[in-house]
Amino acid sequence: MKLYSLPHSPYAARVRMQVRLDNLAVEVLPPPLPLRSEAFLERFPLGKVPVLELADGSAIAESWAIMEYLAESQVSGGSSLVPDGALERAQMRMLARYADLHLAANALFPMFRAAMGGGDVDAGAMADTLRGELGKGERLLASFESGRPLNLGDVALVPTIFYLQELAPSIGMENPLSGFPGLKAWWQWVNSFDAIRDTVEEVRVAYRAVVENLAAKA
Ligand SMILES: N[C@@H](CCC(=O)N[C@@H](CS)C(=O)NCC(=O)O)C(=O)O
Repeated sequence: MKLYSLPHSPYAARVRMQVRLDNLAVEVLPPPLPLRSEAFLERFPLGKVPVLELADGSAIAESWAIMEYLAESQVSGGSSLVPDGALERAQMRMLARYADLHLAANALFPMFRAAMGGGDVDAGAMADTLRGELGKGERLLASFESGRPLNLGDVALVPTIFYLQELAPSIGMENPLSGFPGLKAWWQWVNSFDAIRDTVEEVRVAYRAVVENLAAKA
């Protein structure tokens, strides 16, 4: 199987973490065609990375769909990153949806747009929104059983938490997790896994290179 990935992509990073955590036979490659080209869209209809290409040429896009496919198709009878219980599986999915539909949609994307120079920036309002979204995560994590194993929801959340720590200083929040002890402890816990820590480092290096590149062009 081939995973088309970009090193700074938070969505591709989730899948790379899973590949490392579960030691999967997946080759990680750059996109085989230029993004946003007709040829890319022709082959990968959703037009984004990550994409997982199977041996028969089928392609799966959307990070969460890829992650579930990889977990479900493991010959060993499933991944340790997917809990057995229905409630725990629902909690795993809730965490992934919190990452995408709450934290990223409401707080991270506006910070990204601001960082890219998009429109008027009300840093105070953004910081309030970010605190509100982090509060949701704090309470959500506290509602789960303590001492639970790492799951795909945690993996999905990691790159979002990484990026907001990179971007929050630009809206006056040097340490966005301070004031959220549950999230802070969770961040330390997930980073105790080599596969996660190493992938976060890859994303950090790649993202900073992108920023330097943009600054050099400006
Ligand atoms: N919801 C998608 C988002 C994927 C996505 O936004 N990928 C970005 C890279 S981080 C991309 O391919 N952007 C290329 C473009 O928009 O042209 C997922 O979970 O995989």
